Amino acid sequence: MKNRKRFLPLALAISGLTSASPAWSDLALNMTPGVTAMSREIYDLHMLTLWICVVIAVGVYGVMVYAIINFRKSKGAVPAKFTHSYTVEVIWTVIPALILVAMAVPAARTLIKMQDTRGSELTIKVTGLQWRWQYDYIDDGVRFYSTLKRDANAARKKGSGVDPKTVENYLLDVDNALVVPVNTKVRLLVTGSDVIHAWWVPAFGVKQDAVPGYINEVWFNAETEGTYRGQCAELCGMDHGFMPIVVRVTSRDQYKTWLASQRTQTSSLAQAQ
Ligand SMILES: [Cu+2]
Repeated sequence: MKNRKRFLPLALAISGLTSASPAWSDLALNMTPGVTAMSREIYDLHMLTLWICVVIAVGVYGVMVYAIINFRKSKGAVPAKFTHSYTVEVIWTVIPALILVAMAVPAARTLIKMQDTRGSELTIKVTGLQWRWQYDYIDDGVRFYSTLKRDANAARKKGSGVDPKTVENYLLDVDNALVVPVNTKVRLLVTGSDVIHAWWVPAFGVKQDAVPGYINEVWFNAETEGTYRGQCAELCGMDHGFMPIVVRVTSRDQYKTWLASQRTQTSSLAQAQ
């Protein structure tokens, strides 16, 4: 009876977690396969490594549990007296080394591909600054800032009186999204203007440090139209959590129209200055 009482809260907690509650079904623990060939490749590498780790863990813990149960003192087990074994040492050095090489080869291949910006059709300079992003379409003369949306910025302030739950895409929306055409190899030149930031959009498999004084190159080619969100992934100061990234992937025609409207805005701004 006493035991049953002790285990009741645990049983309730487990049943609460495993029942089909909405909170549980929304819980996505794994990586997203994303919407680019590169993000899918990264996802496959991640799954490969995960399953290798699972097999190793099952093997190691299996042997350990087997030994604990079958060779326990109460069963009359007598400890072995040997000090070392060359054969075992060679096995436990060579096998892990082979596993590491087997994982490193495809990972290195993917890393090299991620840096290969040859054949890109569009170049955008991305500058991280406290606490927003600047996008510069360097071949098209379009440049703008991308800042956390005003309603979310107001709601996040202490004593604002606004319930963040009423703000759509709270802390994940910006005033001016980065717009790119679908099925286009987009090269990003990522840099920072004050401290280190990082431009991270999980659906593209892109996470690139934005370091002042350096220009890091990265690319993506989104295959599906839509809105993709990311965040700064390098602690960059007080408002690090308030500089989201939004990328709108549109058709090529829509992109052309958008670019033309932005060009007019940028040139009228330049004239006004
Ligand atoms: Cu940051």
